[in-house]
Amino acid sequence: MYQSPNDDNGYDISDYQDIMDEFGTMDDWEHLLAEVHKRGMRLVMDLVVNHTSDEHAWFVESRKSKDNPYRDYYIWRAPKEDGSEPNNWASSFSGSAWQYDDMTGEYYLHLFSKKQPDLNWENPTVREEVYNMMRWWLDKGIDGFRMDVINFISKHPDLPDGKIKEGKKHASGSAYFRNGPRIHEFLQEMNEKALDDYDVMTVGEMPGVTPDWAQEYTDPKNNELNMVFQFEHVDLDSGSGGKWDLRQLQLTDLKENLSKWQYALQDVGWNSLYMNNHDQPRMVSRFGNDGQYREKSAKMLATLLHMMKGTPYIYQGEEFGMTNVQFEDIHDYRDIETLNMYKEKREEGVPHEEIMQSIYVKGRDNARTPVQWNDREHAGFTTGTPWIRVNPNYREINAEAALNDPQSIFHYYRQLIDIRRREDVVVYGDYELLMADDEEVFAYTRTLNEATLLVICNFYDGAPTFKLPKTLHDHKKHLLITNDEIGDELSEELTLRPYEARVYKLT
Ligand code: TEU
Repeated sequence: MYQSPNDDNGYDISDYQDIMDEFGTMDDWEHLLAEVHKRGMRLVMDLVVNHTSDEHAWFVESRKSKDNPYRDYYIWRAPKEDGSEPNNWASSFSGSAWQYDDMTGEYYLHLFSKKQPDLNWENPTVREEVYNMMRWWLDKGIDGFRMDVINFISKHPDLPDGKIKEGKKHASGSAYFRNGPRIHEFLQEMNEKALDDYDVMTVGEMPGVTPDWAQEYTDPKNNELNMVFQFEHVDLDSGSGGKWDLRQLQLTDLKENLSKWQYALQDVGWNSLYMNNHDQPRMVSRFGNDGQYREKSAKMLATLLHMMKGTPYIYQGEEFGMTNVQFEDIHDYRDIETLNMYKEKREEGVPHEEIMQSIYVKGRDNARTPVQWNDREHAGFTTGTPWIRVNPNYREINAEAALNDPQSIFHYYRQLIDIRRREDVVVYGDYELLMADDEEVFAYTRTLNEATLLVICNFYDGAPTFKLPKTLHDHKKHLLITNDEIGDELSEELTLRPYEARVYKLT
């Protein structure tokens, strides 16, 4: 939403205190905030301070000379003896994480695109600039921040080489830029100097964060973050070669991982619950079935997430089952991560079709095609030309149709949210995974005092059996929600239907 050349979909910010031209003016933003608050809603802003755009005034100055007052706002290093990059780190968007700048004959670090130079958080002036900018937005009345790769801001001071894997030209430097030596100090300082004076929420987007780290980041006594976005569950279908190296998801891996996070943050800290965002493919295509069982599997996945402990996040279009997209022509794609990868792999001789398969499954543009509002031109998204093509299935899959269908995914989400609002066991209940080794059924309980929530999800189109634990046999059972038209009997051995989900309250 901030002023940006849009090299990385706006995550290359050239002015933190102005709105991107394509989205309108600051007056438009003020109007948005007022309308959001009028509806009793809250507005949380993105905080992208691991890096700026290379068109930010700070970087324009920084690159002018080695003694420029802004030089140390960024991470500059001299070339090695042989003129090569200061270390062997890869950028997340292909190639080296260093860009040579001939104006001063040095390299600058960019963990993402070369138009996203990393800020130097070791520089206290940079930190003060960030805190002042945060207060400027907080004083306008925003309600919190989603903090972009915030666990990357503290790097190992020596920026040492990583280990280069077989067949790769660069190493992952993540061991040296994730959860670095001063991360807790910086987050606590950010609270003291900016956040503590306001009643706001914070969520840190943290690639590579583990449950142990998340406990430290979200433990209220550390005064750092309210919650984090972790990535382990959205890496389970990646092979050793990374996200584009497709791997069949094992349901037991997903059960083990989501349960690990439920147990780890059960009593200390707080979970974020998501399967969708602007960086991930559409959840109904990835974890469900976007063909014959699109609506049913979307409701099943929503049931799974929304009955867990933590804060559920709904990403635009998820609530009416938008799906992945397949553009045959690479020129229809917009995401720099995808386009850089395509170019790199084509140069390595990988066939177009093979690369496109990875893009169809994992590309970020799957989640970035225009929101499908209705079945009219461009799905009602614009009267102009959309910046990226609309998913051709917009005539059947759109918000207007969903609102008008009482059985839609949208109305099912509303029921789930209502259950969370009225049943304390959903918010506070202890989690326990059932049938851990079963490869088709994901079932768990939540328990708070006398109330037990029983959540049963059939992840596939088979007819597996759910076995009710003996300890739950003699409870009174009340069906709270289901995505299937069934009776509400809960027998001790229940044969499930394809992608069936049921939630019972047992007392
Ligand atoms: O994403 C952080 C990040 O690591 C992503 O690159 C993610 O791991 C990857 O896209 C998975 O394919 C944040 C923003 O959410 C992302 O949109 C930005 O591109 C990135 O940071 C740089 O700001």
